[in-house]
Amino acid sequence: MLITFEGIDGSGKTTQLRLLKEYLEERGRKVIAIREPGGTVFSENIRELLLYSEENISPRAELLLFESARAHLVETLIKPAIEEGSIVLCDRFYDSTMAYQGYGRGIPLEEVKSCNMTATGGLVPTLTFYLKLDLDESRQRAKYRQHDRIEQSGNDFFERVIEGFAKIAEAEPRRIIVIDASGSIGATSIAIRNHVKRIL
Ligand code: Z5A
Repeated sequence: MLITFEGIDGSGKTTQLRLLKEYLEERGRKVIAIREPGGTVFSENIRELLLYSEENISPRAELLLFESARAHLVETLIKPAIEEGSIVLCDRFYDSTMAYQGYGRGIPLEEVKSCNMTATGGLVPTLTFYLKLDLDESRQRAKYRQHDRIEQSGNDFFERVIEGFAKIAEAEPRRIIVIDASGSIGATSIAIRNHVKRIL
């Protein structure tokens, strides 16, 4: 089973993923927690390029790097873990590519969809939590942090990403659960658990 977490930076994905992992492990489930881009040495190396390269990276080069990191992660880690019965929790997956490279950077959505399909071999998450947060609150939570290359993309870019996530979630209401991420960490965690309980 694959459960993914989506949302803009600061929406609480990492925090909620950790809490869900603890909850599932306490109930005896084997859980693998990973992040995108990353999760393997190869994909973490690509992450460095994507987030910290000082050279200007074109939108299509950026798209293909995300997909390359994902293709490796899916083949070497996610698919084998699912086959052996683990629950895989992934901090971001292909919905992020649609939101950031598609809606954000403006690459035609059909092109992004096709690249997503190539990278995942058609693997679709069982459940996706979209942690919905507005830009002001996101900025507030991240204000003391140093911003990486993508975080420096400007408010218009992030407004398009937020709009993109809303459309992506609207198109797949059975898979994508929209969670109000503006509440407390505890309240958000309970909302997530209540959905997960139904599919265990
Ligand atoms: N990207 C892309 O463009 N295309 C793709 O295909 C993929 C990714 C896969 C990866 O960044 C970047 O790559 C990302 C999208 C792009 N760039 N942006 N922007 P990352 O992995 O380094 O980081 P992130 O995914 O953007 O998330 P983050 O900054 O780590 O935030 P988060 O995981 O959503 O939140 P958090 O770390 O759990 O919480 C952030 C802070 O808020 C922390 O201090 C918490 O204690 C606090 N927090 C969390 N929840 C709450 C609540 N409920 N109330 C108050 N405070 C809270």
